[in-house]
Amino acid sequence: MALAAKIAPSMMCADFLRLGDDVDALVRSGADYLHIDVMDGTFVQNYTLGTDYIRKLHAVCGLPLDIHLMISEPVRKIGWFEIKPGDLVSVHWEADAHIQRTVSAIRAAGGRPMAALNPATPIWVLEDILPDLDAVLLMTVNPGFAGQKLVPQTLDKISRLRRMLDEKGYPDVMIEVDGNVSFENAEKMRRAGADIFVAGSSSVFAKGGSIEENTAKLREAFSRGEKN
Ligand code: S6P
Ligand code: MG
Repeated sequence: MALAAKIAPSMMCADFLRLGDDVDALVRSGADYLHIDVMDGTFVQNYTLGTDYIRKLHAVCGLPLDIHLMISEPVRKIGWFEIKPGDLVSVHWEADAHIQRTVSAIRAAGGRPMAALNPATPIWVLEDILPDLDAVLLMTVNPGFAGQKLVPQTLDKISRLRRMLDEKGYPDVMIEVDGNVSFENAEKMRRAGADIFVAGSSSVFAKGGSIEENTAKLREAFSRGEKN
């Protein structure tokens, strides 16, 4: 039985000059988490949201955050971030030689740990830390930027990960997908077994619809994916 589909709007795609309005609309439309991309200019070729932004969102909004750390040496930096109970926090396997220690530090700080994998990283690298994870984040584009095109082979990777989790006895470990989660791709991703959907410029923040309209359209895509 699939877990309920959850939406995590990508806040790097929000309107920074009307952030309060966007947050209100996301809450009204039933977002499950707010996805915060933290980029350090080293692990990925971009800088984005950080510690103050996270503190501020916690202060104004009751939704749990989904903090996606695209940073080098995450184990040294976990303490910099305000982590509240219920927040998801992901670290990249590629950025961390000691990821088991880092996910333990996230758990100790009250967060729900996740490991993130780039499109080129095979799923089996996570086999021995599955007991420590609440979810796995599969990048469906190469990390660094919004507005990219899906790396097509990542669709099959979702199915293979779902199978691996079920076969190894971790049916409650969720799969999050991040990158070009369009209305069309969301249906295929849901069918493949994804549970949490990072919704950026391809869906919730797509031009031509309001946040509320786009969210409703995304939920329809999940329903189609659940039907067959
Ligand atoms: C990319 C980042 C993502 C993007 C998201 C944007 O490195 O981790 O969370 O913000 O993928 O969505 P879209 O629909 O523009 O790809
Ligand atoms: Mg992200």
